[in-house]
Amino acid sequence: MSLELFNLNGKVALVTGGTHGLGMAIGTGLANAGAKLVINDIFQDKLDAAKEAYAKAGIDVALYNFDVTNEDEVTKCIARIEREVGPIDILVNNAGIIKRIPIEEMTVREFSDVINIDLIAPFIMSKAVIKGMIARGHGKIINMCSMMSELGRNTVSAYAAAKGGLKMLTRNMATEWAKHNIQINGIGPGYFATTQTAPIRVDGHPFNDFIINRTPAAKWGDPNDLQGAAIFLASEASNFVNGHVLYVDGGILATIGKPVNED
Ligand code: NAP
Ligand code: GCO
Repeated sequence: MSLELFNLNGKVALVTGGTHGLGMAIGTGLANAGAKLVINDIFQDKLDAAKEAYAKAGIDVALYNFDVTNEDEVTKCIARIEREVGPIDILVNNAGIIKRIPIEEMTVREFSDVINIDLIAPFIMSKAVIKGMIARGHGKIINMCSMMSELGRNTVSAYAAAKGGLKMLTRNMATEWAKHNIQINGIGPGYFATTQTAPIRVDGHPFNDFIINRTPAAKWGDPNDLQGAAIFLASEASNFVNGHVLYVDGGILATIGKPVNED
């Protein structure tokens, strides 16, 4: 019975922003665990390129082009997905952006752009799928949180506000919806090698050296390191886990850190 708990056969999983990065890694993991994978993005060329990449991994993926911040587009596309693919069993709110600007230089528009995608969009997406999940008596929602759900850092105020809010939104979704046998949890990645972190990851960049020193595992995360956590939170193995943020951070949150020259 034990490994069967992680089997996603017959489940439909929607991963927002699943065309590359952490979303693609998570989508690949869920598909390899048996789920029928659906991804969205706002650029058709990225969706088309992703379809080829998934196909090379033996995965057939359904593509939907919509902006997760646009409630009308989301409502229409969720209805299309449920008509064309099937009821959504697993929603991964992965789509997200970051803007690295000191608070005093950040415009209100820049701040609200990040809040819209990283916090309000998971609210919009989850509202769009929850009625069906309640009607069917089961569902899984996974919100992509962050180290910035717990910690601040220079220049990422909007992102930290959004990801801190997303942690609390996850807890409130669990509070309101767990009674319907729906599990809502978060994944809190540490620092991972994707396009989002590319600007601060280049060799010799002070932040690159900082993260290697600040992470007990002494390396950047590989997106595939998130697949186990995603499969767990998407499967029956987590049916009594709710409102939890599962940090996959190489130990960052476990430690105050160490002097740069200490082993
Ligand atoms: P990424 O490489 O920048 O990918 C983000 C994805 O979201 C892209 O596919 C992007 O599509 C999509 N997206 C952005 N705005 C969208 C919108 N309005 N509608 C639909 N899709 C949209 O980021 P990542 O590094 O893979 O991170 C994925 C998630 O994990 C994000 O929520 C991020 O905050 C979080 N996270 C990342 C790290 C890390 O170290 N990388 C750590 C913790 C948490 P386009 O490319 O077409 O814009
Ligand atoms: C940054 C990074 C981080 C990571 C991630 C850490 O500029 O600090 O982009 O925010 O993306 O969120 O968990």
